[in-house]
Amino acid sequence: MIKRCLAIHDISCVGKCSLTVALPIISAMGNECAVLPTAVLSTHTAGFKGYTFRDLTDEMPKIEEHWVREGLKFDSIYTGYLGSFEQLKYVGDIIDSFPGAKVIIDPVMGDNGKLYTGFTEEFAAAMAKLCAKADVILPNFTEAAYMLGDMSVLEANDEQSVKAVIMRLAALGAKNVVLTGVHYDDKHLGVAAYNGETGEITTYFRDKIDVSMHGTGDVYASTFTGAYMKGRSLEQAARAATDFTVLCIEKTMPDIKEHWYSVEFEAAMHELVNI
Ligand code: PXL
Repeated sequence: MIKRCLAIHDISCVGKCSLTVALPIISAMGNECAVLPTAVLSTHTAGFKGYTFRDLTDEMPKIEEHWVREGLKFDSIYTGYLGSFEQLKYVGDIIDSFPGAKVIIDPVMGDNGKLYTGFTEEFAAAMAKLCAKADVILPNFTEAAYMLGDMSVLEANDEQSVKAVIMRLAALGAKNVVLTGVHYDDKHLGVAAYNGETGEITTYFRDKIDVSMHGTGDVYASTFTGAYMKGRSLEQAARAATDFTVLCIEKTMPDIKEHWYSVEFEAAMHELVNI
């Protein structure tokens, strides 16, 4: 039987992030991907001006109730961009309503040391609480710093300090932690995965490409989710998602001027079947 994932994110109609990334990637990897859209935006918020925003928070408990009445089950629940305290609460309720599901939380809130428009320190603290319900959390350094309420986290750049950050993230209550954007020098960039079962931290690095592209966090987390659902280990999924994200960045490089708003993941999709 194929696995059924529930992806809870917004729909940014143009901009290739959140659900418009999660759906194709998780499906291409041979998993069913059900969706719970939290909001509809005309574009994502990182670089477009004057975007529209229709909040769908009120729909969330109604949709959940229907699914419960139907006796539906999910093998995993994967959350990304969530826009309000109320949505965090509803996501917590949904996780409680489907107890068999593996819970993968990407605490999407910021990057490069800054929170995205509309996010606050209080929201990051509430997101940190939700993370206690997760089997896996996938923060970048910015999100880790805000969830831990400690900006010195952004400076962690050796094995010991990264290990300390990971253990503090694990203490939020998630079983496993995959920290992205790890670097010990300026030539390599990668991830560190803490496996709560073995207690081990595994790192995986690739040559650093000196460019920052929108949407890569969602490509990473969606690929991780797809691979993890197919039965890959935490470490295998963390590594496969790194390689796929790097390939997407490489494919986008020649077109970056016109394609500044996200990565051309479509050009790399064929690789997903081999993960
Ligand atoms: O890629 C994360 C993301 C998701 N959804 C919306 C966003 C962003 C990043 O800026 O604006 C609406």
